[in-house]
Amino acid sequence: MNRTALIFGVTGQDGSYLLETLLDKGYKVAGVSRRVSTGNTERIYHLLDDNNFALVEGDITDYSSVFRIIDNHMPDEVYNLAAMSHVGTSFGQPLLSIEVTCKGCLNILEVIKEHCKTTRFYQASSSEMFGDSFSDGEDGNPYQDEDTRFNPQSPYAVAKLSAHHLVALYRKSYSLHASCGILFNHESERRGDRFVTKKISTYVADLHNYIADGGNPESFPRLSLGNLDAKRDWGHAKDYVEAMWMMLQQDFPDDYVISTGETNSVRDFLISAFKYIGVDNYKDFVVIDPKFMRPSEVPYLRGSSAKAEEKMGWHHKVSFKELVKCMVSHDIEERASICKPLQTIKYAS
Ligand code: NAP
Ligand code: F7E
Repeated sequence: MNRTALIFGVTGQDGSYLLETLLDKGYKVAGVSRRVSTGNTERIYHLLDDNNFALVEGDITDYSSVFRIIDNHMPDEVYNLAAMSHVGTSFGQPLLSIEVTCKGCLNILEVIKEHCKTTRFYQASSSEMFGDSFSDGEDGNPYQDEDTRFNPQSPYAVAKLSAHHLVALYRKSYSLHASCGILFNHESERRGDRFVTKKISTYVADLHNYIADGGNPESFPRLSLGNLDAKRDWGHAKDYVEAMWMMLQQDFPDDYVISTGETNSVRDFLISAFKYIGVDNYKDFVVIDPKFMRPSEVPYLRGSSAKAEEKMGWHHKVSFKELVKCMVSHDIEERASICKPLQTIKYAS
């Protein structure tokens, strides 16, 4: 018989890749989508008619809807990817961040504890929980792994850490098969357009297409960014959803860091993306706007996934250079049909 899975956050970047992965593995999948005034199913549009997939309406902050959905489907596995996932936005909407990202997780844990204790649970924890903390590497390069101290630097990170602790508590107290993936930044062609990598790749793609159409680069609008010195460990989302599934196939629940082990700055990403379209000096096109600076920043992330490699045999496949290339080349093609220059992004985060 097909195994069944339920994904909260199926309409997001990771949800869409996880849905593809689980359908490929022969699962029957239900995915939760919240009601919004415009469409939010763009990333999963190609799967909406799949006979093994059901899209159900619900909101993770509403206990009654979480209960109803789990009770209707009685899934073997539940993946919680739903969150207010933008760190910058969490400073302006801290209460919502806690409500969705922490309380939402607790709603699911409570339903599983009370009604289906054998259901396996995956929680999307985050490298943001480390904040400005790191362990000293033998090679002189700092890193973060499962033993590194947490020191969250944003309402988002505090919400994720609270959920992370709740999962550990429910795992121990009620013997649930509940695991957390402490995932470092992962991006893709489907990344939300206000994350820094996607801001850069769409801008560079539009610039490329503008120049290819005979436009004068000096007339092209500038790209406004914040802190270019922040360092992140960037991987590809497709590799990372495989790790989520692997965690729920283990005999025992546990927490795992999922990362590439390589760190690059936002400036490095800019340089690589501009180089891909043959532009040597990104500085001619980028302006620093203080409104994209955060009240508190995470300066350095580089994960060690030794535990995931050893215990689950997980490895990332896509390198930083390949990631930049695939995001920019995808955007060049997708945005070629858009005949207007990039709209200035007006959000202050
Ligand atoms: P994403 O693209 O922003 O997707 C977030 C998902 O959560 C969307 O489907 C969104 O629905 C849904 N959601 C938001 N509020 C909800 C609510 N009240 N009820 C139900 N669903 C709600 O994020 P992602 O990049 O795929 O990340 C997936 C998860 O991993 C998130 O929890 C994120 O915090 C975490 N994470 C991400 C990274 C990363 O680098 N990508 C790293 C570590 C951890 P709509 O489509 O309607 O907005
Ligand atoms: O910022 C800097 C910004 O918003 C990366 C989420 O998926 O990964 C993600 O969180 C860095 C930060 O991702 C702009 O200050 C500069 O240092 O792309 P981001 P994030 O904050 O690392 C973690 C692991 C998650 O869990 C989150 O859900 O880039 N930066 N200029 C900028 N960032 C943005 N967004 N926009 C800028 O203009």
